[in-house]
Amino acid sequence: MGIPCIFHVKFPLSSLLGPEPSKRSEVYTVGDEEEWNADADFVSWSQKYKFSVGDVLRFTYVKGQHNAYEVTEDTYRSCNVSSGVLAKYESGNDQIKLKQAKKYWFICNVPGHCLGGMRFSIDVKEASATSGANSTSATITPPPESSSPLNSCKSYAPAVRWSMGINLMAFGILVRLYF
Ligand SMILES: [Cu+2]
Repeated sequence: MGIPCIFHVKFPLSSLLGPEPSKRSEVYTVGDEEEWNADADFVSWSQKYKFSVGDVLRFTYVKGQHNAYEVTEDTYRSCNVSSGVLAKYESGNDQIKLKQAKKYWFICNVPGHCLGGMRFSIDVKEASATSGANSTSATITPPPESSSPLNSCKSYAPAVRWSMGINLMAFGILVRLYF
């Protein structure tokens, strides 16, 4: 048989480990289901979420049809990439970790796309700044376990098992003392 039942007791792990160092990082696909393309409204998309340091932006598109440039605010406004390009991503599946608490600006540098609406900015906050809103969802979920050993445990409440054990021990001591 597998592990004794007691190991299946689900502790809220966060209470054992203390406060989480930071919230779990999220991966945001730019444009959600519409992805990174010329038709989606990325200003609306960028306002739907609260981005924190450690989160990841994911640009998905057909390679060669678009790209994703991280740029300065001026370049974001002008769509002129003769200066102000901070990073270029062109793989079609670009994952960009948001490492700093700052404003990020992204554009597509395929001709016409930036002016046509493929651009947005996001304001990335320190992860701790949003911990109040996110701490409740940050408890660690235990990994899924096979159900068969669990089922055999269901009828035993662990607290009952413990107190039974203690009672038996106490009884044993009593027996030794008096007999
Ligand atoms: Cu484009």
